[in-house]
Amino acid sequence: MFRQRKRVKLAEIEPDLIRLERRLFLKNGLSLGALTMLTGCDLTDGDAVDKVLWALSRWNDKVQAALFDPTKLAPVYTEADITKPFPFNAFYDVDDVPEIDGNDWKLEVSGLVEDKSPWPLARLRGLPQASQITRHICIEGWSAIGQWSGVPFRAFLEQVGADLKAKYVGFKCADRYYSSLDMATALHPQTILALDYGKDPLPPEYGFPLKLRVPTKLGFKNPKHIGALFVTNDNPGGYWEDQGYNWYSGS
Ligand SMILES: Nc1nc2c(c(=O)[nH]1)N[C@H]1C(S)=C(S)[C@@H](COP(=O)(O)O)O[C@H]1N2
Ligand SMILES: [Mo]
Repeated sequence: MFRQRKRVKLAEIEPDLIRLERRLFLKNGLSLGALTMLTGCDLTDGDAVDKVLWALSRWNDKVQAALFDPTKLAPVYTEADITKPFPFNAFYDVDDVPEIDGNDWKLEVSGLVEDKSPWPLARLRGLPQASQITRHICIEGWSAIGQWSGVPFRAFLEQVGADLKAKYVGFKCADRYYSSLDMATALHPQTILALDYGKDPLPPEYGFPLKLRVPTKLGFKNPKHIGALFVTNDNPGGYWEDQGYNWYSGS
């Protein structure tokens, strides 16, 4: 629903609105009138539907963030549950996966942090590591269980002296993908800067040399091939988020 950004006339989407209102009412006890109040947009006043949907999505971010329990863990699985082969997904074909030389790669850190020095792979491997077997859920309708290991993200943020009261962490990737997380999720115990898939370094298709593994979020909020991260109070958005996928997207 949130992917459609074309401007449409109210009459064309009236049946959708009726369905939306029915769903809102059944699931949340909300009417379109209440929706108007919540989003500050008035559908009957000719406000573009996309504007209302974006406002609703932002409101939804706030509700989801308020409901997020920073101590609740995503389910964990055993080695026998691991999906083989683990699926590849990106906004391009597997043949176009970026080729990165791990020897001259460095993670850049900027924004609201005390220490902005870069992180070569060996330095990241020098920090304590954690491992998890969790389920990756893609919004496109598939899920798979995999094993990732790396640096717990909270420990990394503490190490660089990040402002843990800041609102967001943003990520920039080698393939021009980008994404961002709310700070509560960044600090969640299962959010890790993954260096390994299974027993080996991440293969190119799963995000070499560094991927953020966040089992409490949908797959598109798990950026691969990370080159830079930054701490900020301005929402950095993301590749899919800016095309209409709900920004919060907890799973
Ligand atoms: N850099 C980068 N990260 C990305 C993507 C991408 O296209 N580029 N796609 C996202 C999406 S939609 C999914 S489902 C997962 C897929 O990760 P996988 O290839 O390890 O299954 O990566 C996410 N992270
Ligand atoms: Mo995805």
